[in-house]
Amino acid sequence: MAFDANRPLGPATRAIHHGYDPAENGNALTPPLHLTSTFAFPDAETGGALFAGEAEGHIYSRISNPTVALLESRIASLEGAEAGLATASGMGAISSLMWTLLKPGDEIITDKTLYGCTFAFMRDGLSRFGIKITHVDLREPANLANAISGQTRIVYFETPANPNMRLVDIAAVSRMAHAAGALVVVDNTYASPLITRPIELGADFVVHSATKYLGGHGDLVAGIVLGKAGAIKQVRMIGVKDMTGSVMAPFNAMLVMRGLKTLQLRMARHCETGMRVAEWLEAQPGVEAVYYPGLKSHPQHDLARRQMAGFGGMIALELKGGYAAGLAMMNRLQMIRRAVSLGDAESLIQHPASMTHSTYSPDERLAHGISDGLVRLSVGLEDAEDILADLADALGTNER
Ligand code: 4LM
Repeated sequence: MAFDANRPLGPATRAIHHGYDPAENGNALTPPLHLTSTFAFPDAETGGALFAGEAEGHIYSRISNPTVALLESRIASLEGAEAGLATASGMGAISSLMWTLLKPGDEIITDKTLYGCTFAFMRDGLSRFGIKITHVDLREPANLANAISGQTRIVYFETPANPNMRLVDIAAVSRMAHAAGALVVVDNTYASPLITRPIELGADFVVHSATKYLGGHGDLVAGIVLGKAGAIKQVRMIGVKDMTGSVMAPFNAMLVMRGLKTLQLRMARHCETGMRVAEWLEAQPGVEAVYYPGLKSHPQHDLARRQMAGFGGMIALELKGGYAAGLAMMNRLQMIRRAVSLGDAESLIQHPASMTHSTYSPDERLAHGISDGLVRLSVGLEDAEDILADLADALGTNER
């Protein structure tokens, strides 16, 4: 098979090569790190033209930077988006996008289940500025049809949702939202673009915590917003430049690019071990329930098979004995780390009700499907046998 430069390159190849030519950079194999805050204008007129938007180029690294721009174009390519805007964190991506799109009087319809700080940003941040937040169970798209109105500016959700692994049908919700004139924003952190590409299914924007699978090594905090080029320019020039200042440092862009080179390999391993661990957990007598989209017992398994190219590395479970049993199990683990965050090489376990979702009140957690007994496991890249052995000891079962 000959190399055909006109054939679209696969995602693993684009994650490594997209947008970079060594010949333009002193033949350096890896892209240079542009550690610079500002850029020298060849003359004052060019500086003025750049500020007026009449010339293309970098002005100041709160707006753009060549190293960060390369990362943005790579992730945009993986997501099938026209453009990307990298930010200092996932929360920076979400807040910069929201402050750009919304005005007082607008409504967001959002799923019941959201990452705890996204939930708090909407409840305590956006709502203080006259934005109405309506939570709807988006597992059933018909619920959206009943709630949506001319006031609805954004429909926002995660799929799979953090922490309970509920799914949302991106194509069905996008059709419904667009018919009512609303924009669709999908947080694709849990799936990664190798498993789900929301923009190809109709979403307008994707946001990520790049801290997780995209970076993949637990050594940085980062985010990104993806969408149409014109819209991303607005988020850059309004949301990040003037409102949040949530800009990604060039060094972090370099680290995320290093992570991207193995994204395809890592996701394949996360999916493989994730499935094995989920099936094993489901067979254990002390386990009450396992929530993993790859299991036939997942109520939305059919949607998962249609919408996801793999089932990922995130598992939620409940033990018989609930909260106390879950905490005792966590405390007995020897290799799996008790830590928030996810998508790292290390397997991580945490208790959403007291950790990532402690921003919800107990009543809110109940109403939003986040039980006190839920334990969340981010399956890492260690040998599956070692993960299972650690879990077996902690659950007090010898069978593997
Ligand atoms: C966690 N999550 O769950 P930054 N969107 C989703 C997330 O899971 C997160 C963010 C956005 C966790 C952090 C401690 C679906 C974060 C926010 O943390 O700001 O990069 O992303 O363990």
